[in-house]
This record gives sequence, structure tokens and C-alpha cells, in this order.
Amino acid sequence: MTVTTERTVPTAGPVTTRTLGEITLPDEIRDALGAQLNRLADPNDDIDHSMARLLQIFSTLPTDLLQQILDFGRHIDTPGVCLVSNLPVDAELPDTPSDGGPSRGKKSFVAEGVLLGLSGLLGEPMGVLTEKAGQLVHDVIPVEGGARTQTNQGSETFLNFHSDIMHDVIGRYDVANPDFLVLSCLRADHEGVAGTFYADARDISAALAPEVLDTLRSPLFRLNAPGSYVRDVAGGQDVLSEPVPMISGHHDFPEIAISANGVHALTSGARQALDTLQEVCRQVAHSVHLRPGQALLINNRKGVHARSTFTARYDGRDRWLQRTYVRRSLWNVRYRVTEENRRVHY
Ligand SMILES: O=C(O)CCC(=O)C(=O)O
Ligand SMILES: [Fe+2]
Repeated sequence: MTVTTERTVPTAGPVTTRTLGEITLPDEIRDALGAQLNRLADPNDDIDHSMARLLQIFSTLPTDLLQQILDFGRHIDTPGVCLVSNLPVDAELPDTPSDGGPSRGKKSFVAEGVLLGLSGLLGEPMGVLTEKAGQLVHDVIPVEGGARTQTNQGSETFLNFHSDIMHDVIGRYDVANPDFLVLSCLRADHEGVAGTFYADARDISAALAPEVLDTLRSPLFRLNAPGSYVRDVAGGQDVLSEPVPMISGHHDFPEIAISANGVHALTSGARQALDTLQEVCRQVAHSVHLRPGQALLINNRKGVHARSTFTARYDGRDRWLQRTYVRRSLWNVRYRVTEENRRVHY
């Protein structure tokens, strides 16, 4: 599917939106998966055993659907985002935790099984101590105190196009960060208007004027550390990466990294290019309104994601996503590993 949208800023190339990968499970497959996942113990109790069990369960998917997910994870030329629908859900869902989670009242682990099962087809779930206290299953929930922040606790402000990055003492925040995110919906927002956007760096590059793309490919930008790191570790002070480009690598298969919590541009031209970049992202992006039983597989290197505003009520019925961070391999990030858990990093 190619969508052509109206231009609001001058662009050089075509404004096109790459294909959104879409997978819908047949009802009988959904029910068979659900029956197995219903018997799953809390996967956090023995994560590696659970990942092995989930691989068995998910390997029963129809071969063509399984291949589509595997190809999403391994190939350079596949879509950067894929929507999986008609997944099994928990029979009973407790209130959305108002403190941002995790929920203490969840009796079954179907949602966790779906999230980790899909994640295991892409790579290895990993945690980081400064994001959701190192948990492997993240809850993405609006939190009153964070409603206007550029973090996943927000709701009242548009969460700008960004990559999920990590503060790292090496000075690069886009190296040990997740290759993929999986976002799975347990509960939609009250009005059903919360949109998750994805802009592919291939579409972004094609739409930009060459001189703007050149600027974005130059090391004229310093990423600010994630809001959670700045808030919890740095006492509210910006902690900047070394100068990096926004877009890098092979022109046909570019990589992009933007920090949600602010990018410091080193020149006025770079500042303007950043504004154009956000604008072009909006033009080329896919928008998905996630519903229970749907999960979004997101390549965190091929593109950037964003979230619309929505209204949170903090009444136990607010929007609730679960999220994983996934690395293809844990080997080349071993310099950050904690002593307590080989999947969790500093
Ligand atoms: O809430 C969403 O749809 C996406 C939030 C986000 O950027 C994230 O969880 O990394
Ligand atoms: Fe994000």
C-alpha cells in the first residue's frame, strides 16, 4: 500500500508511506494459542524456561505467518513496523494500575505470553535498570504526574517521533538500545483515539530535500538521555550523548536515532533540519489505534515512532500497553550487564 499525502513543508522527493506489515491470526489459531497461554505461569519467575515454552507454543503458527514474523526480525528490506491482530487476550483483566504498573492483580499471563512469545521470534527480551526498574515486561500506562512529559507516561502532549534509546557511559545512546520494541494492547484509551505512529527512515530520506538529508547525516546532534534517566538519576539535568548524525548508514537501508527527551543541535541549520525531520515524519507515518488483541512489532533502527495525545482519567480503565525491549543478540551488549540478571543492563 502506498499512501500519498499533502505536503505542508517543502520536500524534494515523493511523500510515500512504506507497506505496513499486517498479520491476522485465524480464529482457530488464536483460540489454540490462548488455551496454551492460559496455563502459563508468570514468565518472570523463570524467564528462560518460559521463553523456551513460548517458542514451542508460537511455533504452531501457520508457517507463512511464522515466516512473516521471522522475516520482519531478520531482513534489512522488510517493513519497519508490523501489526499483529486477533491475538488471544486474558479472560479477566484487572484495573489499569494507576501508578504505571506492574499490576499486582493479574491472575493469568496470556498478555505476557503473547508479548514475550512474539518478542522471542525477533530476538531476546532485555531490561535496563533505569527504565521500568529493569523489568522485562514494561507497562505503558498514563501516569498523572507525567501527563505532559516526553515519556511513555504522557497523554496530554504529543510524544514526538523518537527511538527508544538508553543512556550509556560510552557516550552513544543508540548502540546498546533495543533493536525492536513490541507493544501489545491490553486496554485502549477511553475514546479510542490514542494513535501510535511509525515513520520509516527510507520514506523520510526520500521525502527530504538533499541538503536537509545531508545535514541530518552529519554529526551535528547530541541526544538527551531518556526522561526516566534524567528524572531518576541525573536530578533533572540534561545528559547529552557525543555528537551523532540523526540518519546514518546505507542510503537504501538507513538507520535513524532520535531522542524523545530533546536533541541538542550544534548549528542553526541543524536545528532547522530537526524541525523539518519531525514534520516529514508526520507526513510519511503510519498511524495505528491499538486495540486489545493487537500488538505492534517495531523495528527501532529502521524508523521512529510517536504517540498522539489522548485523555487519561486515572480511573482504572485507562489505556494499558505492555512493551518489551528486544535485542537480536545479547552478546555485543555484554559490557552493560548487571551481576543479578544476564538479561538486565545498567
Ligand atoms: O504509547 C505508545 O503508543 C507508544 C509509546 C512509546 O513511545 C513507547 O512505549 O516506547
Ligand atoms: Fe517509545
